[in-house]
Amino acid sequence: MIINTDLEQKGNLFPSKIVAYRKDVDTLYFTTENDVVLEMTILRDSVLRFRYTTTGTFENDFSYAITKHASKGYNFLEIEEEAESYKITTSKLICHIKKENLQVLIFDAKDHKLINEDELGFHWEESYEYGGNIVKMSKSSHDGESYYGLGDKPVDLNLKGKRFENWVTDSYAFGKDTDPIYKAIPFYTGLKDKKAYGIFFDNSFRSYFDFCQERRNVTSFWAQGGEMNYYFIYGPQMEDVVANYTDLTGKPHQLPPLWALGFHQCKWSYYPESTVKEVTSKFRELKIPCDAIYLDIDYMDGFRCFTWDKNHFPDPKRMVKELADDGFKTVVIIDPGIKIDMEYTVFKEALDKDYFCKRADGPYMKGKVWPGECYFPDFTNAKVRDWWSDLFRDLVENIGVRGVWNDMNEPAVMEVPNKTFPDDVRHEYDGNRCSHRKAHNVYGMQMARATYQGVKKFAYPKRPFVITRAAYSGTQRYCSTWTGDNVATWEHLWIANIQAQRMAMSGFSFAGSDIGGFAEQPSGELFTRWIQLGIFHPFFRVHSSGDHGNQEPWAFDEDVTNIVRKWIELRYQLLPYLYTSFWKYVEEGIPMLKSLVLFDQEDVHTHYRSDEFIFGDHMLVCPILEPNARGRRMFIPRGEWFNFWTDQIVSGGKEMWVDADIETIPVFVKAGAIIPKFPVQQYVGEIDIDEVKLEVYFKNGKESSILFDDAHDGYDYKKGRYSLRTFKLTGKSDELIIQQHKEGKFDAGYQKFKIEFHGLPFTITKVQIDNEEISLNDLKMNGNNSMIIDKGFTELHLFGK
Ligand code: NBV
Repeated sequence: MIINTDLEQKGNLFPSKIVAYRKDVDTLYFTTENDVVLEMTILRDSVLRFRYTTTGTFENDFSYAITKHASKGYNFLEIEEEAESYKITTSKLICHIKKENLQVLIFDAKDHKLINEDELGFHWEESYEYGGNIVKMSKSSHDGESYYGLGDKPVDLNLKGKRFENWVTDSYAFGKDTDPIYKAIPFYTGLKDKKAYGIFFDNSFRSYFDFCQERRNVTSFWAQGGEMNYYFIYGPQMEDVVANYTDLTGKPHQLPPLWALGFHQCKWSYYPESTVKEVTSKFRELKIPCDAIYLDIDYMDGFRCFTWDKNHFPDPKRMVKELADDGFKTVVIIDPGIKIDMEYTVFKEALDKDYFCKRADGPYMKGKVWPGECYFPDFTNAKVRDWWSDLFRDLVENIGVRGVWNDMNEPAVMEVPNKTFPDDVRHEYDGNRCSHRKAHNVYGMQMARATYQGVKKFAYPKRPFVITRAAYSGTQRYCSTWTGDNVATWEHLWIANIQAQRMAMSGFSFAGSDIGGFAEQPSGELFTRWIQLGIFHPFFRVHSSGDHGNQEPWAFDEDVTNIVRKWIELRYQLLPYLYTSFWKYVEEGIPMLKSLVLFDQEDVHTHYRSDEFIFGDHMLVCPILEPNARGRRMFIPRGEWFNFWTDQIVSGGKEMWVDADIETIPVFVKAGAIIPKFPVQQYVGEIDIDEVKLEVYFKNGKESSILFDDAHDGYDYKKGRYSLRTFKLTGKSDELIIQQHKEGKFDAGYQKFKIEFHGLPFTITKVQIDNEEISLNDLKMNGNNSMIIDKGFTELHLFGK
């Protein structure tokens, strides 16, 4: 494999001086003497796109990553010619393009400080072998600058000092620092002088990022083909960088059904039907909440997708219905490899329609996967995606399967050295025909898209649920994801924590790991610690390869079962909080997990922290990552925090020891927060919720919290049938006011709030609701700690002494 380093100067070519420039509405074109053109588009005041060609003309402008829904429009744009450069000004940025060599410098329009500057800038190497250019960009890196993002890389959060490759790869039992693995998300956030900017290199070829590994003060990125085509996104808040990137590449098209945020149990494989039923019944018997049960490849007939092994599953429709009656949604696996078998209709159809990928010289792309020799649909062809989506009719509409899980879609091929298709395989790439070198990184994404299209169509009016292993930027629009074949080790628990955070800051919040580890078997302790972390990951699933013993919550000892049950119950209690944070992600692109650096970039102590993160807006979580721990040291970010277990208040901005025996992990709640909780249910929808608990954490000051709710499935919320409550808390030494503002047309069904107070510094003497005094007896008060309000309120006012 050729790794062209940025430094290999021998073949490097550079733009020469600018000889012409032209402006076309929001786009500027700068042409150099040696025919390099820089096309610079101002998408928004803080989002610029840079695109270069070395031949005077550009390729067809096509991207699988960028969504057509991305918001566009700037408030102000001006270009001035100066002695040595062109100066482009928006309301947020000032950008200089040097006349001499096309180098770019970007400044903050307010304080005129440098944010980002080209080092060599755009340069390239002609590749005779590839028949195109290796396109390169290098930028200066400044002391103290740090870097985050890039999807699923299993390394410390801060990427500084390392080099990475983006090439979607099946990586069974990967480890810390394995690179590349399953996803290619060529987007990172840089943090310089506490200001954040993002770079999204939208190029699907094999690409590389170097964060000061090759040269101490230089970061660079390059790709083995295509165009140098990147977006520069300014914050200066890191959260805004991620939100803007997510706006560009797309937010999930709809909320997941609420059950998809419940607990999922999976294994390779549960079969026959009686085994599936044993597992689901055991959940109900032991009263461990669970919403989804998975079928891995063995449910199929000889691993043929869209078929059933009728010996093990004689009547899938009946089984799925019985599971559904017991609150379980069935999720099944679907792989891309289609068995070569003339008797198999899916194969025959795709063959007749000419939908399989072919080698450059004509033969089909033949590869071995679970079913034996297979051909593979070309998911980069819209017709193929349509055909594929129709294949889900029987599974979803007729049999009643509620979710589909796409595996092996890197695409993975067995027994070949490169684990995937050879480079010469041809793809349709939606009218931009190309080789696998360009299509490889998007293949899995397009498969997930086609699957999503099908599940969505046939699940309607319910919402679809799809998960994928492989992904490129933008895949978050269609589905959720898991982090692939991890191992039951403590190090992998650390990796799972990093990966979920990193995915969230890479625009893909709906992610989780195989809890307990896919390969090998965890101890009861490791399993417990993993569940304790997993309840804070948007996708919450236990999965294992199944050949190393069982991994259900009762597979260890009774203590483990009891602790795990409590934690899964907590997940179900926190569903309204989690659902609200999902809604914020879908609406605004705000990551559901916030690494400390993203939460408080002003404090340099956060820049190298990896373990702690904020779940939603207000909960601070830190997993226990070692055996036999009774607690750990952790960093508490600035502000006041309540220990979730003891209500003890701590002031952050420091590292401290926090007790956490096997029953707990460190969890804190931000002072002033109001955390909504549902009652425990065995599955979503088991009970009608008529009372919601609001956990109110006192603050001397102000803080606001939100609670989103709707029908938990379907699309009515898009027509306004949702309820969005904003709670504004104002606390003083002898008073507490909670104002509630409600919008939306949905009647959540619960009028009753049980309000629990934490850290109230006074004894309640009087309560007013909407300016009317209410007797303390009517509020069913439990001392000073809780009260029940059984009608809507806009203002709750507590007086005390
Ligand atoms: O389908 C079997 C497994 C699946 O359980 C796992 O989640 C995937 O990541 N699959 C990989 C193929 C076999 C891997 C050894």
